[in-house]
Order: sequence, then structure tokens, then C-alpha cells
Amino acid sequence: MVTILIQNGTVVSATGRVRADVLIDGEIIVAVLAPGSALLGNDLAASVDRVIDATGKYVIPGGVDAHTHMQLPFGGTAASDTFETGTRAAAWGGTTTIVDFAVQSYGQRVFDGLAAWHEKAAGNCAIDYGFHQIIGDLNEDSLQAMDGLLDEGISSFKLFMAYPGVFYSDDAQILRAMQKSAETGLMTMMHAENGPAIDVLVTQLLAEGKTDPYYHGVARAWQLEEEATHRAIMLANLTGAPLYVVHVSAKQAVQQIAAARDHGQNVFGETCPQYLYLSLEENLGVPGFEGAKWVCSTPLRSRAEGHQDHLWQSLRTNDIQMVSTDHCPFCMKGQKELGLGDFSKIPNGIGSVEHRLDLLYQGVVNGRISLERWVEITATTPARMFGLYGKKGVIQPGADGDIVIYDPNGHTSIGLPVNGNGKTHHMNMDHSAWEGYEIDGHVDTVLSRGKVIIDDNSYLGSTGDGRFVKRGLSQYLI
Ligand code: DUC
Ligand code: ZN
Ligand code: ZN
Repeated sequence: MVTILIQNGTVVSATGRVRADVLIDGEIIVAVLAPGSALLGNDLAASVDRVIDATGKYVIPGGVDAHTHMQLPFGGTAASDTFETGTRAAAWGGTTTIVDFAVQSYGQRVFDGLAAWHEKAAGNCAIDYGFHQIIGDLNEDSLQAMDGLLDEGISSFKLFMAYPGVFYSDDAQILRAMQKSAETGLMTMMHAENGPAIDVLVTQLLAEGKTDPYYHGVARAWQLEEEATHRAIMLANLTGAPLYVVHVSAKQAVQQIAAARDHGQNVFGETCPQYLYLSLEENLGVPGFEGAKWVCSTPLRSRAEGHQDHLWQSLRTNDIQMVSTDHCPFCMKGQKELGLGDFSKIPNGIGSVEHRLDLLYQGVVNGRISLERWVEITATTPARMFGLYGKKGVIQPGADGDIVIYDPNGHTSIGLPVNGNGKTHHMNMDHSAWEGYEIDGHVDTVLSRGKVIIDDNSYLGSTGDGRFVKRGLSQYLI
């Protein structure tokens, strides 16, 4: 077994920062030592296989991105990152665990959908991965199958109040699923937008000749996110289900979540980097078809209305608990282009799995969140929220050796070509939603279960390094 000592760094956790050395034996962290400690001998550095000098750098738990969609069939095409390309890109950005969404499509049995997802991922991932279960056809058989999810290591399921005819669940179905959630402890994850109302607006806008990507944002109005979020919260209140609202973008939806939390309800909220930085006016609304790069749902919101500032603030005050990417990349060519002349046919999704840690670190530099909160919202809370904590999301003895060495004096130009191949990132996309973003920090070294997979701007891992991780129940529930 290889032993590694990470020396002279500042170990940052959700609760503080401390100068400490980290000892890894094989796949596991075995000690966090005061610098110079002789507890394990007078010259520990000489007795290990490798010493990594982290002087002047942060040593943080590997990122946990709890919302990705690798190779998701969607909008007449499929998300362009495979488990292989997407998890490798994640590793480049310091994420060492993803939780992807296994899909039960309409007419399919839950466990057939799950098996298909295992087949896509097994042997292909660069980092560890778990699954949530999308329930796309909520019938008696699905409800019964949900009883078996926890044994499969799946402690959460996602429902959609949007996308009628695809993934949509009506209120009666949601109520039944939430009763199951309350009974089993499985977390209900909700895509909270009023899909039937959105579809009316889409039809009307198209009939008026309003076909540009901008109108995607108009049709998916914040009122329809707030309304669905409120409805989901009330159904969760009635049933006692724990509720996690995904990809929150409207400040009014945040206010609904905050109010429910203030009343003591087990309600949690996630936002994504795109809702913190990008906007309806500056991105979705750029003239012509270019705005298609930023078509995602929920949509980017108006900066003039203050959603972005509100989201940053709610991250600081814990009205929103964590940040995932909703990584769902599509190329412009052949994919986003499906919606030329009809915004409703643009596949929904943005690719960010590689940039989450960097983009959120820029929030530290810009004074939006503290260093500790950065670790909390990108690693520790996602691990606790989805039953991975102890192994993931923390640097402590017994945890997996998933560690990022982050250089606050480094720099990352998201818009510059890497590896001389003209691409601006490692995701399998022909553009970047983040072109031109400059980050005052850099992911230097990434360890996944004790193996150095990124170092000195090189990828040193292998396809298949990543393993499926069975998850327990959320550690936020009493
Ligand atoms: N939103 C997206 O942007 N893409 C995939 C599914 C979703 O809900
Ligand atoms: Zn969604
Ligand atoms: Zn999603």
C-alpha cells in the first residue's frame, strides 16, 4: 500500500482552518497531525512513499457534486459527456465524487432504469460516483420499487413538476411519492417549475414569432418556480417528507424555502454556479442564437431583479445549503442547434462539472462567502445531505483519501485553450458557458482514494478508477 504525507498545508474544513499534515495509507486518511508532531516517529516524511509539499496551499476535501447528468437522453439527443469524459473533467476541477441521476423513463420499471445506469457508468468513471433515482413514471409498481432503493445504496429520488409528457408528475403522484419518502426516509428531490403553465406560455410566445433563446427565460417565469416550490413545500409539510429543491434560481423560491426552514420543516435548497454568475440579460438574451449556450431549466434570471445577489446572500446565511452543477452539457453543433427557430426545442443544460470549485472559490476572493463555507457548500454538506459523510466530504482519519490541494496564489483562465488542442476545458463540449472567466486560484493536485489523479496540470488517473458508492440516508434528518 502506498503511503502519502501531505505536508505544510492549511487544512480547511467546514468549521475552520488549521496548519496540519495529512497521512494517507492506501485509500484511506489515517492521521491529521500537528506540523512537526513526533507521534508517528521523528521523521515521518522519510518513512512514507511520497511527500507532497503543500506550503502556502489549502488542503481541502475533494468536491462532491450531487447533481450531474452524464449521457442523459434529453430533448431528442443525449448529454454530450459520457461517464468517462465527464468524470475526468470533474477530476480536473477538484471534484472527486458525483451523484448522477439514474432515469426511470415513462413505461419503464424503476430497477430496469437503474440497471441501465449502472451499465453506462461501471468501469468508465475516473472518480467515485453514486446515483439518485429519477422516477419518471410514478405508478403502483414504482412506489413498490422505491421500498428497495435504499438497499441499492440510493437514498433519494427526483420528481419533476415540469416537462409534461416526459418526466412530469402531477400533484396526486407527488403526494403518493412523498408519503413513501416520509415512510422510508428517502429524500424527495424536486424540480420545482409549473410545467403545464410553462407549456401554455411557450405556445403563445412561439405563435407571436418569439423564437429566440431569450424567450426560454420568459416562458419559465419566476412566478412559476415560486409557485411550484411553494406547492412542493406544502405537500411535503402535509406528508412529512424531507424535501430538497434542486437548481433554485429565483429569489422568490429561495424565500419559500427559507420560510419553510424557519418553520422547522426538513426543506433544503440547492443552487448552481450558473444562477450565481450568469443572467437572462447578459447570457440568455445575447442577440441571435448564441443564447442557446445558456438554455437550462430552471432558467437564468434577470440581474436587474437581483436574483444573483440574493442567491449569494442566501448561501452565506444558509437559506440555501449547497451548490451542485446540474451538469448537463450539449454541443452547439447538432444539439443546441435543434432549437434554431424554436427555443423550446433547444436541449436544456449547461456543462460546469469541471468549474464548480473554481467558480465558488472566486466567491471567496470576491468576499461573497468564507473559505470554510466554500468547503461546506461544495463538499461537506453535499456529503452529509446525501449519506456519504465520513467517507466523503471531510478530511479525518477513516475518510477516503479524496483530497484537493488548492493554490490561492495560482490562476485559472477558463477561457484559455488547454493542452494545445484549442479546447477551453476537458468536458466533451464544443463551447463553454464559462468562456472568459478568470479565477484567482488553481486546483494543483487531486487525490481520489489515495491515488494522485491530477498533478502539475497532468491527468494521471485511469478510466475505471472510480467506484459506485452506496449511500445511506441523509444525515440532516433527525
Ligand atoms: N434541467 C436542465 O437544465 N437539464 C436537464 C434537466 C433539467 O431539469
Ligand atoms: Zn431538474
Ligand atoms: Zn438536473
